[in-house]
Amino acid sequence: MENPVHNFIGGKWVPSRSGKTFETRNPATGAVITQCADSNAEDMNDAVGAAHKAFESWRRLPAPRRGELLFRAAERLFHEKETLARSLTSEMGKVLVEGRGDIQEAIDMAYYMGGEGRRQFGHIAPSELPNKSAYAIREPLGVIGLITPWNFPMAIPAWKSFPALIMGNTVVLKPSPETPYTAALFVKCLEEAGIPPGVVNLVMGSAPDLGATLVKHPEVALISFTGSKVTGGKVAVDAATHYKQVALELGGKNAILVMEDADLELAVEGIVWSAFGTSGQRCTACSRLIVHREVKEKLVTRLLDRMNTLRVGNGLDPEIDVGPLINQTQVEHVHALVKVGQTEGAQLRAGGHPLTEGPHASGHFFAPTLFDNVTPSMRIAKEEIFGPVLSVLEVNNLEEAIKVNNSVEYGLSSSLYTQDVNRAQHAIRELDSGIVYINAGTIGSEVHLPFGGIKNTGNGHREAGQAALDTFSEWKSIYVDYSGRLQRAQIDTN
Ligand code: UN1
Repeated sequence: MENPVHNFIGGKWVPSRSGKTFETRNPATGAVITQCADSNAEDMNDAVGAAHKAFESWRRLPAPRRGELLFRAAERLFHEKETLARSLTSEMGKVLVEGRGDIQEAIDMAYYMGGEGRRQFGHIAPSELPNKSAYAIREPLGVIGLITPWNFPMAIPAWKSFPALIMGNTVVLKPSPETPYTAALFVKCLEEAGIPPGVVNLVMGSAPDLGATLVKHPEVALISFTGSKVTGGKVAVDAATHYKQVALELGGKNAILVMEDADLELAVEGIVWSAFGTSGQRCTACSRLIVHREVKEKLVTRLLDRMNTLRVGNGLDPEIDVGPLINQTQVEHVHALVKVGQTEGAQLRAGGHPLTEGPHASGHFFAPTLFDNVTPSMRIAKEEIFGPVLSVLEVNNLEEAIKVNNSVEYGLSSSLYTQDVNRAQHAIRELDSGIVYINAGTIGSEVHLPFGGIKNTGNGHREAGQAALDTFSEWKSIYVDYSGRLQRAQIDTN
């Protein structure tokens, strides 16, 4: 793509009306990747206007035809997978195998939602009155604003765009200022797939209030937001004030529970992958290890051995297991919470500091960190850290483990390692989480099941799966009375 990268509005790549650009950098090296349009409210108005204009013809295009365009998009993404993954790793930092996974999740979602073009089933029910039919169908909402984070810079725009598009909505995507380039590459694939002008629009920018202009725009029907709890709260307030629908995906404080009968080798692999994969920067990342006291020391010893083998560095290097954090602010945030943990009396058993020497000198690296003897009331056991920091909490039995799991304000993903099917079934029922794993870590959701959480993780919506269709459509109930006479529901019962 050309440098600077422009916005994509009404089917054209156009510079910001502000005339300004901002740079996006590689968090592993500090190198500038490219300049991107630094948009203002006028650009946002243009984009919403284009989406509004495109809506009338897009919603009338038969859903199977819309689905075919999503299949084309899947093919484009598949064709470009390696290039996109490398670019994503350069901009976001996650190691290349995970970069490929991020693209694959977008491909999966394109195929899955493409198929929904021929499966937009509604309901047909018998009417309570004779010679009257009753059925319900889905309708699009209109223009949808998508505000996406940097940690899955391709997958999350895809999670939101594809269900929105298949239902007949048009979209304006406002990606995180940390990863605008990946979003632009995503939109380019959609353009190349033949998505008509105005159906997908991209507005990039670094101004903190750019998202708010999208939320407040009168022609936007729904905001789908993934990000922090604090920003999500503001989005919800703005959306409510402007009578908008809003779907929020916010934080997590996910736990892996390990019982005394668990396969510890297996558990260690799941813990390392869930806590230190993506450098802990997933909303599904495991940041609490709730372990039965009988196996705690054994598990922690094995975990420390395994952590010692983790190589931290530039994610483009195939030898590397853990990439950088997204920026220096995040390094400082993680470091500050680590210090809080130490002050509160938790025992630091590994890491605990930024990495700043040698190959780490120009990036935002943090050592994989393990805290032991953590109690549920400590801040490191309650607050989302979004970094490679794991806290070990010891418990006496499964009931206590479940209680500790459920004691936090979030409820996204929980996992239990046990060999006992009865305990597993009991935990599946009792864990306060939108996602539960048995004998697998807390990360790794698949696109055809609902994704999301309870409590402060969200506001009742789910992404992915059939549930995403509910977010991005409205139901219309239809009654056709062919009796030729007035029939009053609830009254004319004979
Ligand atoms: C996120 O961290 O915002 O289950 C999404 C997972 C991924 C998605 C994570 N499939 O970890």
